[in-house]
Amino acid sequence: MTSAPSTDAIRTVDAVVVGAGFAGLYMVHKLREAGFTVQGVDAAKDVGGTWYWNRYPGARCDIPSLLYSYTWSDELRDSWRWSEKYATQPEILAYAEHVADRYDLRPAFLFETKVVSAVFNEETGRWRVETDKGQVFDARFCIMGTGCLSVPRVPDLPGAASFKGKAYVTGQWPHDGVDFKGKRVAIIGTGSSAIQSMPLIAADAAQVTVFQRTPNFSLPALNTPLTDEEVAAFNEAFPIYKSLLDSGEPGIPLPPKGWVPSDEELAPLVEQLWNGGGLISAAMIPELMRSERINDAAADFVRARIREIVKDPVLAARLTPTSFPIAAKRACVDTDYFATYNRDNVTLVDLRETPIEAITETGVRTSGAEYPADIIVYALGFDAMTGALLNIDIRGRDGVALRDVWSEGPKTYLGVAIAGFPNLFTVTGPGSPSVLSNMLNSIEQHVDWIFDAIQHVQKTQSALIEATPQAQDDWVAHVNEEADQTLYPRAASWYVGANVPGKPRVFMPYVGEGYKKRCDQIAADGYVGFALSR
Ligand code: NA7
Repeated sequence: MTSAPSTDAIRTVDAVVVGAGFAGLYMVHKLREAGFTVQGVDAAKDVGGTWYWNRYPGARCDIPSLLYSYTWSDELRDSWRWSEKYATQPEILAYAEHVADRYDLRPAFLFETKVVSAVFNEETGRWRVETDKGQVFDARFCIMGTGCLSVPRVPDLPGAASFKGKAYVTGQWPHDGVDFKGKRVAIIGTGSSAIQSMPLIAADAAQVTVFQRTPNFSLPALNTPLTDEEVAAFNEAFPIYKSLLDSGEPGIPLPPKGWVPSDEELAPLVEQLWNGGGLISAAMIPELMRSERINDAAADFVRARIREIVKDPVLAARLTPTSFPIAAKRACVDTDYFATYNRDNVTLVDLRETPIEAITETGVRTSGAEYPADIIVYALGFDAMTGALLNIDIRGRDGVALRDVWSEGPKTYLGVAIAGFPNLFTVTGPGSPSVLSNMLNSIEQHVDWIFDAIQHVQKTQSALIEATPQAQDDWVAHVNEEADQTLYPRAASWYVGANVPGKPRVFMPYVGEGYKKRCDQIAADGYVGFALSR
């Protein structure tokens, strides 16, 4: 416990920004440029957010690098050259570092420091933000750039602590890498992190055993180096891309609205899902998440490819996802995932047939057998979207805790503000498109919107801006209605919190259309649904 700091030790700032990922970096930059005093805080040693932590082999973005980039500065864009269609984690981290260097953002941050509480003071209308190192900030605004996938699930399997070999969590990967040469490796989980890392681990290790609870859909990345011509073509088209984003249109081509393709029309689109590379071709399939017929056609196509690639038909059947619609859990993007199961040194253990009973001193014991391992890789996913916010003791009006307000699931207005928590904003919070969009675009949109809202508070000489309970209730109802019209809720995914025992099952991202236009209209009309007070 740290003793209570003296009043002198409390630093007064206009804003505290939590997180030095892409959200926090841009927010700090924007506020500082406008003359606000800002304190950034991050638990990591340096910038990068999720890309700082997720250093497992094969970690990459699943949105093309050219789109997985900030759009707010031409000179930043001109100063950076992506080398591959889907950048690796080291390259994305280097991009975040490049941004921090170029705009001298590091001095605005306290690193290796966690915010432990943020408490609103009704009398002063300000936030008292405390860190685990005992620093206290008195801030007018509190902006949470805490990330959607920033709290990795650590192993809670019985006996995990008894394992005598080395154990690693994909989301907390060691900085100096892991040497798999000659080792027997157990990989637990078959989400994106496992699917990206497994082929690279198998290329090095003596033996890899993958423990699969639910088979997953994965699409080939078809990753390639980016040519100068591709970069030049993107740069040439950039003004159009940017103006589309600014006007609230998706920056990628989409099928015509209202078009429900016949089976005949669907066939080439579904083929493109596999042959187009990455996730973007999924967006080209109209009604993919609304029509069972269309979703089944896409899923069947991918299932057939798995059967083609995996030589052993029994193994192929085990690897074939059947229990949820394609993309209702985020589809993975891989390089050689299914093909790697044809290697002699790779084994699949189907936990639906033989569940894990315990981690032992020497490996993994299922109800069927004991699997000795030198290394266990836990790829168990994240306490997504709400985990990082709820790890902080956030208290709004009347000392009410966010943990209590959200005990039945997150409630926000637009995913950016919470009723009863004035002057506190969440970048890509639950209830916004966030993880179902290009995160970089969504982060930018939220940061710009929050910045404008703060400017509006200043201009109107208000003290506080806060979502009204009615606007929040209406938004939560709308988020749910939109999700209910889709196939998303049919999967026990992290979108609904199903991967964390005891987490309320609420669909968290916003799947409706026209989100940015709505946010912009709300601002243009004087922040409808928000109360401004002196
Ligand atoms: P995911 O996609 O949440 O995957 C986690 C995996 O771990 C998934 O296969 C889970 O099986 C499995 N899991 C979780 N707990 C257990 C236990 N106790 N026993 C066995 N298997 C378990 O996380 P990722 O990190 O791979 O990817 C997250 C996102 O990062 C991804 O969507 C991209 O957006 C980037 P389940 O499916 O729950 O049966």
